[in-house]
Amino acid sequence: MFNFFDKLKSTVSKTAQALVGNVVDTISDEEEFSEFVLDDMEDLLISADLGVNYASELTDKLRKQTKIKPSQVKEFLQNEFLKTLEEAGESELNYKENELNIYFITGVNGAGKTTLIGKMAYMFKQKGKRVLIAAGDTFRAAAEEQVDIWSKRSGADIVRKDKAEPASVIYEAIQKAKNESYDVILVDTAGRLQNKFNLMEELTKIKMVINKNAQESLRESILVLDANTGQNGLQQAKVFKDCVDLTAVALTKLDGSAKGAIVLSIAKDLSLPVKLVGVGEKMEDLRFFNSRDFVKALFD
Ligand SMILES: Nc1nc2c(ncn2[C@@H]2O[C@H](COP(=O)(O)OP(=O)(O)OP(=O)(O)O)[C@@H](O)[C@H]2O)c(=O)[nH]1
Ligand SMILES: [Mg+2]
Repeated sequence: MFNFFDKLKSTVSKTAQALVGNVVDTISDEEEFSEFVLDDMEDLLISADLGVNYASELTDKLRKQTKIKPSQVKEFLQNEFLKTLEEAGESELNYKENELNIYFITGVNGAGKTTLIGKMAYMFKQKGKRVLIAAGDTFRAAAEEQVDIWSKRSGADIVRKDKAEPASVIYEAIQKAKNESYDVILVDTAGRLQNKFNLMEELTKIKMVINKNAQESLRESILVLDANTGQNGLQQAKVFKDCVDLTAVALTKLDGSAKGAIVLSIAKDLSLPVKLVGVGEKMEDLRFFNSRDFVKALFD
């Protein structure tokens, strides 16, 4: 159920129209890649949220490779997108059997962290794993209650210490997981504190607790990004990458978004692979990302 990009085509249809449909419709009937056509193409790619750097890199390539004709623009983009995604790294979620696997989940408020944790908890429970959620967002009112509901829904256990220091919640979760042989810890974190500096400081503290007590178990440090934030998401990713050594991105709310091109920007500019995709608000609305399927869905 989770391996395959179910309904992927409809999920990315708006992105596909913005990123591929519009470009192909406008460009492919042209005789040659004149400066005028290249400018048009660059503008279309930028307005599809591909990012200025990547858009100009692609048009520069066309400027130099005089053999490619506008009628081949679709094939050209398809190859480039696939290469970019594959160069950003393996899209398979890291997991080690018979070991503790910690997933550290970060992102700005409202990105979909807690929902992702609920979905991941359910996915691992479906596979028969012992799952512990660390309720590390002790800042926002009702955040702990919200993650508690996800733990019950998914059948995962939870460490919750209301309004305690997040680092101490994570510490306790690690001890419990080690003593009771859990397979997975999912670490929920706050998306907003008093200010950005405080948030980064807190995430650094949590990271230190993990490093000190279970460094070998930190399987992924995942940034959750709302697909609708487009290029703004790239800026967010830069800030988090500097602070918590991200290993992967989970893109949420791809259902209905026209800005899924952010997947490509992130791969290009930050060399971070997207590994998980949220395609709805329900527990089962989680997909593993796969570069080939994604590109295929964009172009078919
Ligand atoms: N359509 C859609 N909605 C989603 C998806 N993931 C999360 N949401 C919704 O986005 C909203 C915010 O999700 P949360 O999981 O609470 O976000 P958060 O990052 O934990 O937010 P804070 O705890 O405030 O930092 C909720 O209404 C979710 O139902 C998704 O993949 N698709
Ligand atoms: Mg949350």
